[in-house]
Amino acid sequence: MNSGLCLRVLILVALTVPIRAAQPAPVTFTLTVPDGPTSTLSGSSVSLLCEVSPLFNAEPLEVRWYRSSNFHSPALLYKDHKIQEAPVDPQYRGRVSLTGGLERGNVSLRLERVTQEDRGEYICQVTSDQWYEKASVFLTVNVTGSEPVLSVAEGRGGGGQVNVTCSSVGWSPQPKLTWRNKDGTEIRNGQEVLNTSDPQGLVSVSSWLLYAPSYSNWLSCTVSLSEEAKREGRILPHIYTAPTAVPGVSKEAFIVTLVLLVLFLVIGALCSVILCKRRGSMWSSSQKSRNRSETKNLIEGAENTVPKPTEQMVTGKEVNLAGKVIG
Ligand SMILES: *[C@@H]1O[C@H](CO)[C@@H](O)[C@H](O)[C@H]1NC(C)=O
Ligand SMILES: *[C@@H]1O[C@H](CO)[C@@H](O)[C@H](O)[C@H]1NC(C)=O
Ligand SMILES: *[C@@H]1O[C@H](CO)[C@@H](O)[C@H](O)[C@H]1NC(C)=O
Ligand SMILES: CC(=O)N[C@H]1CO[C@H](CO)[C@@H](O)[C@@H]1O
Repeated sequence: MNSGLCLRVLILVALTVPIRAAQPAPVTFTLTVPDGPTSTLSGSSVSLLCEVSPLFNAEPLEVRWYRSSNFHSPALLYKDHKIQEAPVDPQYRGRVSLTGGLERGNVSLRLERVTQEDRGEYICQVTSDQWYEKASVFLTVNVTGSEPVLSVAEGRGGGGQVNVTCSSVGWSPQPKLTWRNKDGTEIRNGQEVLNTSDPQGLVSVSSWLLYAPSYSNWLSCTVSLSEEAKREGRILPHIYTAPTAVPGVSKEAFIVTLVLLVLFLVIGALCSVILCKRRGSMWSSSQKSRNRSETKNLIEGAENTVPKPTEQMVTGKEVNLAGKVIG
């Protein structure tokens, strides 16, 4: 019985202490907000922290959360002990709440289903009958980009090294790109990062690396903003060459050439067989004709060696020459 009573007293004390701490609003107060920007991942929820100082019960006060230029249509307006339906920015309807506990002086804004458009400055303004205070909180929205795409090309400048490229698009803010070998060791040399911003403010990142070709030791490329926002790609750093491919010639062209080549070979073989048969018969006939012409030459030669008496008188030298040629 005694221990039960003790527990009840303890619970009562635990309940009364925070209530006692929640003092009525002092005449003046300040607001406590984070020093740096608050970051969150696109699609998730975030709390924009804001507290009254000293801590007191903020329930009777007015709390207004608004974007810098949008005082009259705030993201959230708490007034007369309740969250007001209007006037509020429709962009935030159903996505905002005050979940920190106003009675404890926590006026933080809870924002759900964060989008890139939510990025920017938010002002937390708390107003009492005698006093008001405001402070700003900057929200950055991280966007995780695409899976890295890796490719291998021949490295320019020789040395037998391959040029490995890694690229990824759609990040915010600019991510960190890291190359690692199979053992997980970071590779720093021969690396160059290029980034371009697209109209939506998202960043593309790409890097290339000269590396000794390998068929077994993969290379990894990691693009990341944080542990939760990280993407990795892997590749074996070698150039893929199809066994039948000829550089600069398409597969179709290669097949057509191959078919034509085979066709030529077949036709060639057929032709040579036919020609061989023909040549065989032609050889025997030419032999006969050659024999015939030879006998004719002999007869003609004999005629020439016996010059006519008149020719000998006029051109004796010629006769001699002609005689030499024939001889
Ligand atoms: C957002 O990105 C920054 C790096 O640019 C990182 O420091 C921070 O932790 C990220 N926040 C979240 C919620 O991922
Ligand atoms: C205030 O409330 C937010 C939730 O909206 C919470 O994350 C934060 O820790 C609270 N601050 C304190 C000091 O309790
Ligand atoms: C490697 O490839 C990138 C393009 O992906 C190119 O800009 C770079 O000049 C190449 N480097 C060498 C040495 O081949
Ligand atoms: C090479 C290049 O374009 N670098 C830029 C990458 O993006 C940052 C800001 O996001 C710029 O400061 C760099 O100049």
